[in-house]
Amino acid sequence: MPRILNVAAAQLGPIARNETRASAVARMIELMDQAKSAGADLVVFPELALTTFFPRWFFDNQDEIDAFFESDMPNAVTQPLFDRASELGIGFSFGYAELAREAGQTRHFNTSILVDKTGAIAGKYRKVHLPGHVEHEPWRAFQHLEKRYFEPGDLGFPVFDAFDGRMGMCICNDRRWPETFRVMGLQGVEMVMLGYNTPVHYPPAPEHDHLQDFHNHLVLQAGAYQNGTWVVGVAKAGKEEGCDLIGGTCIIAPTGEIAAQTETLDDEVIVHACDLDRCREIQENIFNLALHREPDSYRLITEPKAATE
Ligand code: ING
Repeated sequence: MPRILNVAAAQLGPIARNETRASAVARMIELMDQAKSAGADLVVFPELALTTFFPRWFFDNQDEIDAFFESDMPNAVTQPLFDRASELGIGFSFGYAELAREAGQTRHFNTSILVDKTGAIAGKYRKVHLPGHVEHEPWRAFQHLEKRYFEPGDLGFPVFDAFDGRMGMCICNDRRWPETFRVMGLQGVEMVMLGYNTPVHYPPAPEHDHLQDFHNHLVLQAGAYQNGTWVVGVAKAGKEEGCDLIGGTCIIAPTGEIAAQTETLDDEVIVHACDLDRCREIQENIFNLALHREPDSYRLITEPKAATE
């Protein structure tokens, strides 16, 4: 009996700075309803799905920054999403800004969670690769201050047993780093879910602006193929507070093929029947890690942070 997981990717259009979390949650519930009607067992939402992408602005007042964070999950504003999911019997994943109080310290993470059909949080991930910069850089058309507002994730790249498969998560910039997918590949991942907020304009290298959509699919397809896993990449898309964000939400097969993709820059759901057993075609052959990998030749990958002289 093939393990078919019907997955929906629920792209969100722009979320305005003054849009309430309740409004964003209502949009997510509408997309969840559409996903369920289309037969989905699981729906994946974007990174930081509850608010506008606030790292595009410089804040030096911590209270202003913390206003974009969630101290509890679920909480009063997200409970309706959890309730609807339980009612429909559908799992979901979404990203949010996590304010955690651990060992007497306040921590700030760019986080995503996986919630199973019973409404239980089956997995949690904290973004490891934080792009952008720490200080205000007024030369930029817009800021990218994730390194200022978040700490690098401290949970590694865990893979969870859920939905009758091996499920992993990453977030946005993580997808550009092959290490992200390989660490999960070494745990037998069968589906990697991720959300992203990716501006068309990349201030340090505007000559690459026209390549953003290509680079998005390039890294998702490579990650899928090189680890024999399904990959679900979900955009927050469109012109959000004057900043053009790419769409390109897609579901990638373990072969690297694009199985489904969105056509708009708005709220849009795509669904695909993902046969988790198809991962074996790759994981037992071309990328049979046990048979073909030669870690003794790769030691350099983990030791230095960057290229050495
Ligand atoms: N956003 C972007 C991303 O990695 C970026 C940052 C944009 C990097 C364009 C390179 C080029 O998709 C987030 N949130 O990581």
